[in-house]
Amino acid sequence: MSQANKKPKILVARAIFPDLLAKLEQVAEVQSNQADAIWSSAEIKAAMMDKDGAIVTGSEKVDADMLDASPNLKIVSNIAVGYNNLDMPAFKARQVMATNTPDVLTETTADFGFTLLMATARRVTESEHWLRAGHWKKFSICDTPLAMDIHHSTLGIMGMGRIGQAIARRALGFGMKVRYYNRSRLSTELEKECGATYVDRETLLKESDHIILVMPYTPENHHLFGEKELAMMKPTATLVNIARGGIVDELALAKALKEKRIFAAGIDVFEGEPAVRPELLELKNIVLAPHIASATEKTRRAMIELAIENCLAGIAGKTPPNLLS
Ligand code: 8YV
Repeated sequence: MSQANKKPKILVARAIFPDLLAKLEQVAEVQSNQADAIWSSAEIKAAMMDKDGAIVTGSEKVDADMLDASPNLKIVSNIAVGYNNLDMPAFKARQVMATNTPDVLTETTADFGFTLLMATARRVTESEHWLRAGHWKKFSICDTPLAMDIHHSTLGIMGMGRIGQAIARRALGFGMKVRYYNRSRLSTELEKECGATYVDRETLLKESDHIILVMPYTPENHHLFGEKELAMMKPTATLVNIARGGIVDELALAKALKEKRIFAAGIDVFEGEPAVRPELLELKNIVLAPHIASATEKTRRAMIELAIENCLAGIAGKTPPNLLS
């Protein structure tokens, strides 16, 4: 804070629910972006430079240049669990705190992961388009969009953090065999609770009927899922991505889907979002969603509330509940 007994200056870089903004305004001097405009890096930098704290979403990249230009900045609080938009080494070097919003979105995001998995395997959106296009002339046993089963199939979860585990628990209800791959193995108790078996990446790719990506996006896993990985999948398998678009090589995915080398995909996150590659848009065997895995009102409110709590704690010199190391 620039001066004692003065309200801290906080930037809220994107629109938030007005009542939550009003609550924050009672304790802070807030510059907000209720028009929800997409600011350039220069605009974010200019808005951040006199602030004590900033609240951003996963869409705002915060880099070393912005931190250098903001001498009072103590904390950047992300309204997201993923924080690949924050240049963490730059934060560490400058001792600016960074926080995220885990836990409050776990169950909602896992629900959506399962929704997308079901919609993809059961061809829900494709069938609806087929119906709307007037193809449903008669009931037919065979001449109808035939799908892949979920129940008792093998689910491969890549990234077994909180959301991956919540998906595994849901899969048990469908009698699925759950396999997972993660940087580190879960404890025996957690594996038991999730009914999940640890396998290597190759086994997961080759043996899964459905694969879901839930791992964090890091420079190491950029385009981790490319032609080679897609080629290892069963031609009857589906791929769901609710992690980050950059993990999948989208052109390789589009090609595999077009050539029916895998059955279908469900994609909630895109490398250049909100832009979606035309190669994906023109395919039928893909379910596309506009990054909505955490998008229920209750959860989005909880994420904002937690981001505000983190931000105020950091400015007050306390350890924020979700401090990233
Ligand atoms: C966010 C997400 O809504 O939490 C995350 O990492 O991807 C979503 O829940 C999105 O990133 C906006 O910040």
